[in-house]
Amino acid sequence: MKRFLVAALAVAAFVSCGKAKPSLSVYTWSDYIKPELIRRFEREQGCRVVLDTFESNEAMYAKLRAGATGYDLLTPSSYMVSLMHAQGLVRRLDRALLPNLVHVDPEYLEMAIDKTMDHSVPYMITNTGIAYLEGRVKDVVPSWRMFGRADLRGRMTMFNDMRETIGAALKCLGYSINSASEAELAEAETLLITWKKNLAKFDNEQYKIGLASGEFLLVHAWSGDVFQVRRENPDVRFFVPEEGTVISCDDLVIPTDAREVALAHAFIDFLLDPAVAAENTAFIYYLCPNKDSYPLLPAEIRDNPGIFLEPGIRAKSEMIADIGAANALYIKVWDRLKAAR
Ligand code: N2P
Repeated sequence: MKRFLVAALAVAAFVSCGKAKPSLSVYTWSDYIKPELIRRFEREQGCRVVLDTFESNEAMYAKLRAGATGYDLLTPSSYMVSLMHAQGLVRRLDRALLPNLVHVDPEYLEMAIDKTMDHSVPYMITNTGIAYLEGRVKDVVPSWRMFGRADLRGRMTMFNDMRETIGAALKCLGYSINSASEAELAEAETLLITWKKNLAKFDNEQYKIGLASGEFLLVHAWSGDVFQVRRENPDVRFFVPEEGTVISCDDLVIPTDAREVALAHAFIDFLLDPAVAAENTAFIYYLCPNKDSYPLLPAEIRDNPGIFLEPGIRAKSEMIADIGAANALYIKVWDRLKAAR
């Protein structure tokens, strides 16, 4: 009898727990989604969402190429999506599972690489700029030239991101961030080597806490990160340099080897809901290019020139492009810069 009871209990336990909750594995940037939205999606779908974070497109790509598997959703920038698509690393999306695609801003799609959203959907637009502490940095000029300021030596950081940092120097010199000219890249390298002397380090993550605490006074920064940091330190200021800047759009893509393909589509569609998109933007301060979410955004976001760029600055700025073979030139400049003293 006792043995029968134990067996019956084991069967009952198997029936209730045997259908484990599906788990969606998302590989993304840090501070890039409002945590409550994840909880809501988990409740709605009866699933778990597991987040893993990367610090740059190149780091994410290197990890995937080294054999990392098990991710169901990624958010690389469009130029990286283009490269990954060419290598067969991302899936074609099933539009029937994405009714909320109708809300994506058509003006954004005009400049997007994957205009038909065949294998990627825009998630958030990032504007790169410079953040500093008001009252601690004298004579601020809204220019990339600030990294040449020897009086701020050891108190500044620039991104540990090849395209962003070389892009900043190219823009400062009046060139395209997607230049394939060896001469222009050589000039950018020389400028970066002089800037490097003033930097505490190249960094994509610690700069946030370092700025909030006053360890760093002026940093190369992503728009939304800065406005999140400002919640902790109201002296934080942000500008987009007058020479123009780097704009990137991070896209939602499903890797070819994803296991939870339907759930990944459901999550993309959830994030495309205008109310969800507005709530997410209002929390992380990155702009989701979702036209029906704009009227739902608080005025603080709609009137923020670091989020909706002023047209003059917008016109001088560029999206990072997949530059194909010219990428090798950037890698060389980047390696030499890292080695330079
Ligand atoms: C968020 C990083 C922004 C992504 N922490 C840069 N495209």
